[in-house]
Amino acid sequence: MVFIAATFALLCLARVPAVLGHARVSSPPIRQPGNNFLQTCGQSSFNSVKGDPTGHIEEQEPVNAGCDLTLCRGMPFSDQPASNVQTVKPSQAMAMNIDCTVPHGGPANVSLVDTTVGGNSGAILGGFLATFDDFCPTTGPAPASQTNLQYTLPNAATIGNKCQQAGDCVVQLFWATPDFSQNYYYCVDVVMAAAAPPPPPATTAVVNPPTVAAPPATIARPPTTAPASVPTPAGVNMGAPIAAAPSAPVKMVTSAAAANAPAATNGTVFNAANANAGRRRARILWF
Ligand SMILES: [Cu+2]
Repeated sequence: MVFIAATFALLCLARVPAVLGHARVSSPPIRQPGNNFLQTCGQSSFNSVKGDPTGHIEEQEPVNAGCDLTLCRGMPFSDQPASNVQTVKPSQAMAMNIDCTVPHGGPANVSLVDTTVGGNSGAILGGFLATFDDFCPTTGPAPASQTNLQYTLPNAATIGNKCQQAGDCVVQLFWATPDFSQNYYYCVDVVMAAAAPPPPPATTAVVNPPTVAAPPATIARPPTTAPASVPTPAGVNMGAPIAAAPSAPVKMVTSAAAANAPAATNGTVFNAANANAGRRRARILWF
């Protein structure tokens, strides 16, 4: 096991060709390094991303102020070609094709991230859209659910009026590899096709039952005279006829809030704070 870990560590250190990468996102296009990234994050960080477009943030050193590695590895939208922006709609089914060229294992997740808020990591809209306990596993082939990663964007109520401008939102694949102290951030730029409708009211909607046709006003009654030939037994009180209880109309109640409940989050997945902790650990491993 130690030997296997050491082998993979060597693979990471060996500056493998870009085609090898780690988890190479072959489609849709992910954020690329450009001149604004170079200016903010510096030549060393730029060279690192150029050398391995799917590498981990721990190798992007030194970390310059204003270079937000935990948000798309520091690569700003201003460097991205417009043709790379995916025009999408709320609740849209999407896919990400991935080659696990250097498998490491570890948890991963996919989320829609608002880059305009949330400091240097952005803010996830809704919950995770996909989660994996062992991404690009170190043993066996990667399952199809990872190499052709399917997910569905949050619904209109969750997105609201966000992601209307290209550059505001990205679909992020985040992968943490505790065995290697490496963290990976891949960003796909998305923009909403049209303004999302306002969220439904929070109050509980009451749906009236369909109207039932009224019974005919006149109902022919049977003759009320008892047959004269049937005698009433002595001492038996026949009592009054028992009236059938009227049935109350049933009201159907649906909860709009329940349908829009946010997805549960996976508390085991690494966050940005862990990523920074991982970077510190990585220095020990690397130097
Ligand atoms: Cu690696």
